[in-house]
This record gives sequence, structure tokens and C-alpha cells, in this order.
Amino acid sequence: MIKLFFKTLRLILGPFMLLSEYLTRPSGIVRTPEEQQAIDRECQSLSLYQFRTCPFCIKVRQEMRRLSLNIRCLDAQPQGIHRDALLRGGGEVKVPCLHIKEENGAERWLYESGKIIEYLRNRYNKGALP
Ligand SMILES: N[C@@H](CCC(=O)N[C@@H](CS)C(=O)NCC(=O)O)C(=O)O
Repeated sequence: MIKLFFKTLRLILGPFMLLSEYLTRPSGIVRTPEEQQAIDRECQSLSLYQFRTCPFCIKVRQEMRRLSLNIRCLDAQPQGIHRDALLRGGGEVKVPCLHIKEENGAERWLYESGKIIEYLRNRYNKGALP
């Protein structure tokens, strides 16, 4: 029932949500080219499973922009290969989900927009917020 509610909401409000996302894009924090290159390399071990018009995913994408993180976004809509990967790896089809490949090869599937944002801020904010 809740799933259906959000699906309908996404269908009806989708275009407006995307427009609002575009109009309210935060300006990203600025790093030195060297720092940004290092962060870009780190971000290669992260993937965000998402729906384009999911409000929780939009919240995470805006935070990624604010933190200037180039994280790969994978669409987990039905009939997509990424949906299967999310289900197999994370255990449920719920977005957003951040897939984290640790340096030791371990994998984490982090669900919940609030937790994802907290993780990204802890790892990449480096005192940029007051
Ligand atoms: N509390 C979660 C809510 C996430 C959520 O409800 N996501 C919906 C999309 S908006 C979902 O994945 N639904 C599963 C589906 O539609 O198959 C969060 O903040 O991330």
C-alpha cells in the first residue's frame, strides 16, 4: 500500500520534482584540483541505487551535489539489471541505497536517505558545514 502510494506520487509529481531539483541545485563545495581528483577516485567505489523521481533519492543527490561528489547513480526501476543487483546484494528493492566497496574488498549496502547523507557528510564534509 505504501509502495503504491509512493509510486503514484512519483508518477504524478515526477516532472515537478525534477524541475524543483534542477532549480534548487546547491552549489558544490570547492576543493583544490588535487583534492577533488582524490575524492573522485574514492567515489569510484560508491554507487547510488535510485529512482529519478523518488523524493528520498533527490535529497541524497542534492547532498552529493553540495559535497561535489561524482558518485555513479544506477536506476533501480523494474526491468533493469541494477534492480536485480540491488535485490541480490542489499536484500531488498528500496531506494536510495548506497553501495560501498571498502578498501579491504568488503561490501556494504546502506539504506535510508538519512543514514546515507550522514555517511557522506562524515566522510567528505571535512568541516565545510558551519
Ligand atoms: N525511509 C526511506 C524511504 C525510502 C522509500 O520509501 N523509497 C521508495 C521509493 S520513493 C522505495 O524504494 N520503494 C520501493 C519500490 O517502489 O519498489 C528513506 O528515507 O530512504
